[in-house]
Amino acid sequence: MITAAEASKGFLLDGEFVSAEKYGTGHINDTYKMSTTKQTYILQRINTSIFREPEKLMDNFVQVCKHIEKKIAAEKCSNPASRRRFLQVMYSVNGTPYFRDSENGFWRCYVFVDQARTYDVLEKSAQAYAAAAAFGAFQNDLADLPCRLNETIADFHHTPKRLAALEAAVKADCCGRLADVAPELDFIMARKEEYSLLLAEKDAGNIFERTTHNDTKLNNVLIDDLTGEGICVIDLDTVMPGLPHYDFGDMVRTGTSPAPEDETDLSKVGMRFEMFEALLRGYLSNAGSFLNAREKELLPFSGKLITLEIGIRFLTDYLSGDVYFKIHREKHNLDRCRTQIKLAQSIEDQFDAMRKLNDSIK
Ligand code: ADP
Ligand code: GN1
Ligand code: MG
Repeated sequence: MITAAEASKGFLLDGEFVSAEKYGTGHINDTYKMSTTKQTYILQRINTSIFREPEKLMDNFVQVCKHIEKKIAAEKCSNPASRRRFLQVMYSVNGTPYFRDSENGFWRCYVFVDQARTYDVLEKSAQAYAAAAAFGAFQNDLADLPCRLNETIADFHHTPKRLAALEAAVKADCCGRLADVAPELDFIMARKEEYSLLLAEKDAGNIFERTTHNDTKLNNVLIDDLTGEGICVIDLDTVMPGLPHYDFGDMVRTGTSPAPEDETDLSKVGMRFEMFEALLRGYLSNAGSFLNAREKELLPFSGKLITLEIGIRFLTDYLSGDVYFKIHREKHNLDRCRTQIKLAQSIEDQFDAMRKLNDSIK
């Protein structure tokens, strides 16, 4: 396989290559922090067995970055530091915003945003507010994107289809793992009716598709070390048409539990109400202006739905032999599924209070 050092030669960079080291905790792509004599970059090898049409993906990526850059440039307070607020894509020696290596590896590169970091687990509610406000602003910024973006993964948040994939994996039981997962499967199946609820609301014309991020894991927003602001939304691979609820739901999934997604001590997993409140208030500070009343009403439910949806996907991958998400230990995907189930249960237990709070915010 071509190394990051070799791939870096495919890009027009500032300075000479110094080093590249593996970076981040993403489950899909290979990410490197790369330094040259003048600049630090993120260099990524895209997982092309998941993203089958990476050129179209990069087309989306560039359109989104340019659109946000234009918005920022139009602001009165825009200054040189504003360049930290969007991803600056580097071009290859061939003039493309990506580089294909001699073994067909697909790479992209952008400027590393300094003095900011991502959190796998949020430490305080101010971070939840800041991250959710940044994702709300992201949706708001893209509301007037002049084109419909390419769908980089079809039916990405189509929960009933995700359930159908789980049912197929159960039937096949290709690795003989079905016996391990009976309680998880029961929990998921008992909530079957709920999985089509948002799609039914969309079909009825009550809620609307927009350009959304679709992977708003809280470690996909950079929090500024100095100001604590959500400075830059990253991981733009799945930015495409979607319901705003998919984004808010994934914030609840990843921003409210005090334990990581793969925690094995389930007593540590649960929905922290103060984090939910901060996410809701932060998100609505920017998205409140474009959501209709029914869309707003469905925000608490989206937290439960997306938590269950990702639980379904982890379980499907476990039964299928861990072919999608990167794993770092045995039963890793099963551990991840179990945290989602525990979190979904905790959301259900607090659902009335979540709804009441949501209804009280005008
Ligand atoms: P994945 O798709 O594998 O999750 P990401 O694009 O989210 O990949 O990148 C992985 C990690 O790299 C992020 O969680 C973040 O910590 C870091 N990262 C990505 N882009 C930047 C950037 N421009 N500046 C600083 N850190 C970044
Ligand atoms: C993957 O790439 P990363 O790690 O940010 C996945 C998301 C899941 C998430 C679960 C393209 O996100 O959909 O919610 O793992 N991305 C893709 O942690 O499938
Ligand atoms: Mg990521």
